Amino acid sequence: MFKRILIANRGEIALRIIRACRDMGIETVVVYSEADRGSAYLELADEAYCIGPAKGADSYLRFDRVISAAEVGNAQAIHPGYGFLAENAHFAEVCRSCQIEFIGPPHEAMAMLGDKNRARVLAKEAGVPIVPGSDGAIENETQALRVAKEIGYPVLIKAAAGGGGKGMRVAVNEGVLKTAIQQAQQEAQAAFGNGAVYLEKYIDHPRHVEVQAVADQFGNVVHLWERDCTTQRRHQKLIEESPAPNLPEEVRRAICGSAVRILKAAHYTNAGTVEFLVDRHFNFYFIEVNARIQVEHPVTEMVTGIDLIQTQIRVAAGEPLPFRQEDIEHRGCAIECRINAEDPANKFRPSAGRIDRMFVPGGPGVRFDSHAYPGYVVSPHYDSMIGKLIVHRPTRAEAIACMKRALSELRIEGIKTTVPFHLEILSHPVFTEARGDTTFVERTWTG
Ligand code: MV4
Repeated sequence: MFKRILIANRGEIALRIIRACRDMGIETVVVYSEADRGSAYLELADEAYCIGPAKGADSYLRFDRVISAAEVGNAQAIHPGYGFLAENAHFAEVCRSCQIEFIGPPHEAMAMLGDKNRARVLAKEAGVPIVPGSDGAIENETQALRVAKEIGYPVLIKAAAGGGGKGMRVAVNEGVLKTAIQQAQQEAQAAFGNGAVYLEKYIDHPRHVEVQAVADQFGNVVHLWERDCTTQRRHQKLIEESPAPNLPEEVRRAICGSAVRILKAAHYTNAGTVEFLVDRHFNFYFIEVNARIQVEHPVTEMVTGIDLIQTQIRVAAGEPLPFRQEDIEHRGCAIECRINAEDPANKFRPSAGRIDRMFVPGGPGVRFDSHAYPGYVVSPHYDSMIGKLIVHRPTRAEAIACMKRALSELRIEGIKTTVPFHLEILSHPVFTEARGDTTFVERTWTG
């Protein structure tokens, strides 16, 4: 096992990783930017190094600075958390060449799955349903028109190097396809340095179901069941839950099995999430793999009782998975609400500033993963998420009631947060009856 790990991240996930390391008797080295100087969790690490100014590109994204901190701090491994360097295959490769273990999948698997066209081919070969679409990147207009005609309009143009909804464009008919493709290619080139795009049939009003999996270095791949992340706004997830409500058991098992087959085919190791769209007839389609630990991982931890960060560290250190598929339980219902420093009454405008007063909820079934505290200053430089409130109860109805209770206990004064908005969603019949799709929030509230 590693003696010392460097955490190449900030905020709640840095704190979450420090906690897992502490529980395992592993020492931690953290890096921080000038904007995060004074963040209280830094004191929980064994060592902390400032690696540059606030801007991610000048600090958390700098390979040279992160690797230097690992070398100076004597860390044997780097945990990237999510965002920043987490899905950067080149960074994972640099770690390997510096003989530092990257706590994530091998760079080859990451690069392959990062190319959405290659991921689609892999899924298809593994017998997993994919959204009808182009075989590989769009080469020319004639081909695009032919594929679109075959699959039927509307079609969705996606960037091969994209993901998470970035660089997607809908074309409703032949007349707009050509310009939409050109625009998508230009956007993709600017955003990802890769202009390749592909076509998929547009799935109307889908639900978003994703499967948590973990794999060790001995070829064992297991799933830890699914999460429903349908409740989102502008590609930002708001609420995640497990199990996915209103999903027939046989569909659920088919989706989870599909996720395992894809990761086996990719020679994947460590934690990963396989995303699917589910239509109103319960057809499911693979869309992409997230080759990292995700924000919403606690939902799975609560229902399975498995610590995912500890598991990531163990498999990265070369240990076999400590459980088999048939050992993985799923108990009750877990729900997570992302608490963002945003003003829901004002178009979700980021609300940076000092938290003057704060009260954290507790009691049975309540977990709050957050680096915030009274006096903490929310920086405008980063993602606005300041914490995650997670509940675990025997049934979905009890979990919703518990979440409403916990949200009403949670007080964060001095900045605006998404707490009141969560309370509205949790009281809406579309949510309580699990009739929502990915358009629910935007249709019901702001655009
Ligand atoms: C789609 C789709 C409809 N049809 N693909 C958005 C995020 C990215 N991971 C995939 N996304 C979508 N892909 C086809 N062929 C609709 C979405 C989508 C979506 C997916 C999951 C969660 C929320 C979403 C919100 C809008 C669109």
